[in-house]
Amino acid sequence: MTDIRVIEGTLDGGSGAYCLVVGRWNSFVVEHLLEGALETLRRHGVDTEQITIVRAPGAFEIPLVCKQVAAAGNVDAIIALGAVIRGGTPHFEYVAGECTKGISQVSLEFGVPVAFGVLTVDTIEQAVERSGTKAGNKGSEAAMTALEMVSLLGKIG
Ligand code: INI
Repeated sequence: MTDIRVIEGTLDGGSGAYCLVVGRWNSFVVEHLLEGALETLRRHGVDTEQITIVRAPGAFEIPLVCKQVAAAGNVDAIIALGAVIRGGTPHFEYVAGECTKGISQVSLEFGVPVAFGVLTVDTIEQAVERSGTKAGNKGSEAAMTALEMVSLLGKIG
């Protein structure tokens, strides 16, 4: 076991550049995701000059914005933040589905990690719980994932 080479990322953010793509919908929760993500990046050594925030209209637009950011080639990771809250119609399914699928496509197409910090929840209460109250902060968790992925991809080479 000790002879096996294990490659894994750390959370040292000293060298990376990060872009946060943030949906404007449901800002009462999304701004808390943003705060959590920024605090996590800074706590792990990312300088503010290495962080860019780009505002997208809604979760549906987040993938295209991420794509443009990835194509510009200036960042090591993207952190997508938003909240899709189920209403009484199938609209939720389309917006949440396209956002999730699109983010994954961008990441694979450009080889840039895109951390998924978009809440897809049934109720406002669930959104509040996941944006800094009793179920943690998904923005902060997404930032941790971005830090780890930048480190990991750097080591894989
Ligand atoms: N966008 C969100 O980010 N969250 C939502 O909950 C939401 N709902 O419920 O409709 C939402 N819709 C807007 C969508 O993302 C697009 O901006 C819009 O359809 C224009 O393309």
